[in-house]
This record gives sequence, C-alpha cells and structure tokens, in this order.
Amino acid sequence: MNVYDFNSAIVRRPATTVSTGLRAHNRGDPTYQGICAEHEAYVRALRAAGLKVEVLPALEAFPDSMFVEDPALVFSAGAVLLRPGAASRRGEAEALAPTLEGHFERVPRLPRGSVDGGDVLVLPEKVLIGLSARTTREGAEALRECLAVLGLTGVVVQSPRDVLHLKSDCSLLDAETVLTTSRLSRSGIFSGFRELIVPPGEEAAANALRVNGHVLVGRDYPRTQERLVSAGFRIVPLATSEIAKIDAGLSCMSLRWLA
Ligand code: CIR
Repeated sequence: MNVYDFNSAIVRRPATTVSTGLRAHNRGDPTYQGICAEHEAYVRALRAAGLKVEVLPALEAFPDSMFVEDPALVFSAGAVLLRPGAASRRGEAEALAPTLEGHFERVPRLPRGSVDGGDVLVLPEKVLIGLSARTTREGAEALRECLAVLGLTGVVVQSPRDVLHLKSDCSLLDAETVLTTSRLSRSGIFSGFRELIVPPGEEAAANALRVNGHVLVGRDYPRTQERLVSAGFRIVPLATSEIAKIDAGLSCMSLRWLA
C-alpha cells in the first residue's frame, strides 16, 4: 500500500473571518468569495481522485480553521490531535476531536510542546517532523511517542529558515520521488530519494499533493507543471492565489487517509 493512496478525507468550510488569517507578509487580504471558490474546486478534485470527502462546518472563531491539516494527523492506524504553534489556532484541535474520534479508535493527543501538521511529511518508511517557528523540539519529541503508539517511526528534521512549514517546501510524489525546493534539498533530508526541484521563483509550487493517481499542483506554476508532466505524473492544476495570501497551499486544506 502506498502512503498516497487514500479513500477518505476531511475538510472544513472557510470561515467568513478567513480574510484575517495569519500571514508572515502582507500581500493584501484574500476575499471570502475567492477562498471559497478555491476550496470548492479543491474538494471537487479530491472527489474526482476517488475520495469520500466529509465537509465540516466553518468555525468563525478560528480564521485559519479551514487548514485542517495543521491541528491533526490521520493514518489508517489512527489519528493524533496536535497542539498548533500559533495561539490563535490552538483551539482548532479540540474542535476536530469528536469527528476524529468518530472515525478512529486510537486518537492520542499531543501532551506537550507544539506541532503543526504542515510540518509533518509522511514518507513510506518514516514520518518526518520539521522543527519550525510552529513546531518545537519538545512537541516533535512528544509526537514521536504518539506515532510509536500507532506503530509509526517519527524522525525530527529542520524546516528551512523563514519558511512557514516543512511541507511549504516539499511533497511526496511517489515511493521514490519528492518535489522540493533547492533550499530544502540542500539540507540533505531527502538523500535516497529522487528529487524534482521546483524552478527558482516557483518555490510555493513545492506544496503539491499526490492523491491516488493525481498530483494536485498550483495553477500559477507552469514550469513546475511541465517538470511533473515530463516526469510522467498526471497533474491537476488548481487555483491557489487567494489561499497563498495567507501562506497556505494545497496539502493544508484536508486530512486524508485510507480507511
Ligand atoms: C497559518 O499561518 O497558520 C495559516 N494562515 C496558513 C496555514 C497553512 N497550513 C499549511 O501549510 N499546512
């Protein structure tokens, strides 16, 4: 079984407060309508890839709550409720608890520190946990213990400086191949993998999403798309310009697993 084979996903509708979502640099507020359009196209793409998608209601008190990847992790063996590193997002994990406990028998909670799911990359043999401004060493070590409960091996690595999350700069394309930026490639964490490097200026394209036979990729990154197609991947370009204004990409809008 491949770690990018999925039949189930959870997403959350954008809150009307989403235009106030966290961001490192101000590139203007996204519009609620624009975000909804990108989210709806994303859900359609997941369904077209064969996933059953559960759509949770918006949480108005949490502007970033549509990015469900950050407060939890899901695997066939169970889920983990995380402790997001941004204070304004901490409550998102408890809001997901009833849903996850309905789907999974084992749902350990991260006991200490902080971890954002965007810093967690699932590879075939191990789970990379990237230290970042959101994911602390204490949280990463605690997550290794939670993963061990689920029979998984966590390995702590360093996310690139000034990058929000580890997965802002990488995604798994198949069992041997990752899409990544040259700055993350230089760290050596993907030794043993074939690396497709996104062209300079298209760094944000590295947050693509392999789902079954499809690779969802940002529509505004034509050179990355060409590289993926030349390497034999079947791509689904999606609009991401509105979510990019609040530092988000394609992986962060869903939790995906093989039930
Ligand atoms: C945040 O800063 O938390 C949100 N505005 C964006 C979260 C994106 N999540 C992700 O890449 N996993």
